[in-house]
Amino acid sequence: METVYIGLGSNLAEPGKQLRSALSAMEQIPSTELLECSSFYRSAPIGPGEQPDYINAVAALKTALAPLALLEQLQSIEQSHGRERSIRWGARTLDLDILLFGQTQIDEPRLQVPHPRMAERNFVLLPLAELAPEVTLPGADTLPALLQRCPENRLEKVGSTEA
Ligand code: PH2
Ligand code: MG
Ligand code: MG
Repeated sequence: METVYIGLGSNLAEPGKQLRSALSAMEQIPSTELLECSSFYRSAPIGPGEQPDYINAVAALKTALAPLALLEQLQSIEQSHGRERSIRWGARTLDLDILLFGQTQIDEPRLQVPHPRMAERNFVLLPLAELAPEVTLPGADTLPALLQRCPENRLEKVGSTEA
């Protein structure tokens, strides 16, 4: 079993509802246990054009699945939440990203772990720090060190039912 951290994000169609529904769907993934989820955060969108704010969170799972099998499960949850893949970093109903998969490093066309942009995103690092303040990334970067170098982006904690 590996401990895995998943980044959740949505900025369309009632983002808070999307995240709550995604968490119930993740509880149904075979050979996988949903351990906990961080607070929800409202964050300024990073990406092209005018977009609504995002709701972001991070969840911890334990899984016996291989990384690509877990990716397939997560993508099928994205699909069932109306995810359309068109514009890179465009608005989306649901995004589920594998941030960390134990200490495994993966560099395949379909999946890179650790998530290649997580160090630049406070909407990933802060919720992750809530769940796992002591976690180190493969390569030995600690969260406090990453947070110190992370660019500012508007971020506020919101109640998980008001989002
Ligand atoms: N996800 C993106 C692009 N931009 N901006 C915020 N605030 N939150 C996200 O989750 C996010 C983003 C691509 O996945
Ligand atoms: Mg993403
Ligand atoms: Mg994604």
